[in-house]
Amino acid sequence: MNREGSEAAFAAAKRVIPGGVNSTVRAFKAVGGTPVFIRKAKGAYLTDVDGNRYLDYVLSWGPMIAGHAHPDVVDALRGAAERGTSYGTPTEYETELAELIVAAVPSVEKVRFCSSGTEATANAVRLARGFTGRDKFVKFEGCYHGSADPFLIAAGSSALTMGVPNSKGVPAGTARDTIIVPFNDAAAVRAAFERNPGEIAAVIVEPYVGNMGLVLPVPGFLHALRALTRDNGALLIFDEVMTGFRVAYGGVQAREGVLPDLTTLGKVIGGGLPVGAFGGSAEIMDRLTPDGDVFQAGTLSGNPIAMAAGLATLRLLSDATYVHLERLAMRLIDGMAEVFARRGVPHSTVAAGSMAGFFFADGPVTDLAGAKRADTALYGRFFHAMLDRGVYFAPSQFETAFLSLAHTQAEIDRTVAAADDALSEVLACR
Ligand code: HOZ
Repeated sequence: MNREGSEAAFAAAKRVIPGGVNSTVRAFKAVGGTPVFIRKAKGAYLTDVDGNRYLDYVLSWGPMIAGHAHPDVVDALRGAAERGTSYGTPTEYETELAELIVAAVPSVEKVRFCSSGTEATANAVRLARGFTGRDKFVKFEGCYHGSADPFLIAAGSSALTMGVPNSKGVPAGTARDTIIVPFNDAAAVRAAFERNPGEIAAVIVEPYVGNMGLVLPVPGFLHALRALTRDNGALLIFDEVMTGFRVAYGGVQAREGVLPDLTTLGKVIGGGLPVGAFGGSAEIMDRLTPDGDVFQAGTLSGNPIAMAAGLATLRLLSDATYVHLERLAMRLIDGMAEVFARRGVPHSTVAAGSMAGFFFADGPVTDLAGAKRADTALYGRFFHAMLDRGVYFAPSQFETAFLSLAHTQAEIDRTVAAADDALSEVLACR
């Protein structure tokens, strides 16, 4: 596959942008080679600057559940843009999207919009601290909650991929207030509460982790978090930036029947535009300024273009969407598992709603230690062999694959066939 255009574009970018990218994972460091520079996308496909097409399982890291450039979303965007792109005032769009979210997400009575998932989680933790009057919070190893300082301790996603889960530049004082425990280890959370009586404001968790690969909670874990936080006067925060409107219309909390105090959202609710949100009970949310004493603000928060894209996207979704997408996701991982087994490659696969994951490690993978046992070198070679066959998976073992309404059964089957071919090539060159 000719990728000379991407190579030239990457060289030009590196001259003026650190590492040539504006978000670390895009640089392909974990898998080697040159990132593909995308010129356009439609449905389930990306087209790069050289004209190569790729079946897309990254979907902008989750937001594009309707597929790229869905006509309803494009129409909504066009209409909104013609009415002006930003006013810095309240709009009716914000109330409309908030109403949809409140109706969908069981624990949310009020919601505040911002511009990214990172902002949403940073604001949610500030609110939890303001509400409880406590400073510390519990975070799980390998969970990723965006790139704000307090979360860059044992972080997942590209921080993990790049080997900087504890980034330089995070003040020691900030790190001291973040208590790290292994995912799926309720006893460790209990111990953290025992060691820090009356000091922990919140436990924040990706209820289905999508940022160390896809890792699901063991039965009872989320219920245990709910009980432990309640018993210790702390808030439970579900970071559903990735899973909200992705694994079910109402997110993990609707699937699992565990209601957090605060929920963070992003990705799908912006339909591919920059959006974040956090919500919870009226009692907690009303502590935000202007009515309360916990500050939040943002010039582009609730931007009308982003709200329009989010509204158009959510209107395409219903409970039935997730039944359909989960069938596709299962077909994908079952097919891949069969290929891996036939070729004698240790593996573990999992799917939930429209999210699918596979590790090159024996499973089940239940925590970061398990995820780190994966053969990342094999993943890198497999990734490139798939890319050469026109299939774009995430350029890191520690991410998740996403399905959209534009993916079809035929495309899943083509992916599985490509995986078989790719793996045989990769194993022959070992
Ligand atoms: N939450 C996204 C996937 N792990 C991050 C994407 C990025 O870092 O660019």
